[in-house]
Amino acid sequence: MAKSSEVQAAEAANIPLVALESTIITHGLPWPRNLETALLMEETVRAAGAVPATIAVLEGVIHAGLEKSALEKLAQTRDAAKLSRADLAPVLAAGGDGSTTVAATMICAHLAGIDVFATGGIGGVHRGAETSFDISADLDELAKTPVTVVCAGAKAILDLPKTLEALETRGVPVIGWRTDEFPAFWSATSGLPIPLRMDDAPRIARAHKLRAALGLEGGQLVVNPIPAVDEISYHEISPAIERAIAEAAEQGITGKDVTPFLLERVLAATEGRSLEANIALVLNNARLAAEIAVAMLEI
Ligand code: PSU
Ligand code: MN
Repeated sequence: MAKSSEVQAAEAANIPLVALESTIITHGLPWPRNLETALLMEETVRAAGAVPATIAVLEGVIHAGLEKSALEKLAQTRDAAKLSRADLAPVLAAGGDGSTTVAATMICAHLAGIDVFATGGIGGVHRGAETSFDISADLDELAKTPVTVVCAGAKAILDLPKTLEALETRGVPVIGWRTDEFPAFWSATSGLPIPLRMDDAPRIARAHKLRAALGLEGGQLVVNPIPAVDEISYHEISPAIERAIAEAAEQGITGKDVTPFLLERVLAATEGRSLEANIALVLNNARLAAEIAVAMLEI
């Protein structure tokens, strides 16, 4: 594994680290806003007293922390490989490049000794999963790898009630940050209650440590609602989602391509607004993740 000079300096000075994923850069947001957002996320982590470690695989090496030139190059790669748990070892063996999903970022963060990770939305159970069996590897990873993941819930391109059920089955704590409801990415609420709520970062940090002390595998999912001023209602975004799902079915999109396809279609249909909401929520998550990472070092 290669660590950036900034990450190495943080380790030496005992400054907390926050991992950031890179599939959001290559497959989640369009150029050039993807690069701008990745840099803003890093800045937000720094401003909150932690150091960012953006994770990606470059020339067969896992990187924790990307130099700006590497980030710029990745953000402009059109055909970057999207790496999940299954792909990590094969791409390393081939000496290849790729961006890491939530699942792969959790694995690399843990290898790098990083406990906290900020993203936008996690993968989950797709609508129609009862026939397609399409359930993101992110959910199993949360059950296996001890990293606290901060997200804004999951996008309504997924089946949110089934996603919550699958997390419960796997024993993943879903912790509402100052909310009792599961947030739905662009919307702060979904109408779906979640059983756990925490209102302060030290408690989330203590729960992370206690999970390990109890010998329980896996991480925690902290769900942080998009700020009210930036949200888009489900009602407003819903027609674009329905169309995107119908198009994916018509075009026979399967496997890894499903999530990027749906994200791209919804983004195109809603134009600027969903992009601005997306950027606002990832920055909001970066801020909270840094706060939790700082709290982890203090307990
Ligand atoms: N959800 C989003 N934006 C994203 C992703 C999910 O709102 O960019 C990306 C994340 O990297 C996530 C991955 O881990 O998609 C899930 O892909 P799949 O559904 O194929 O597991
Ligand atoms: Mn899938």
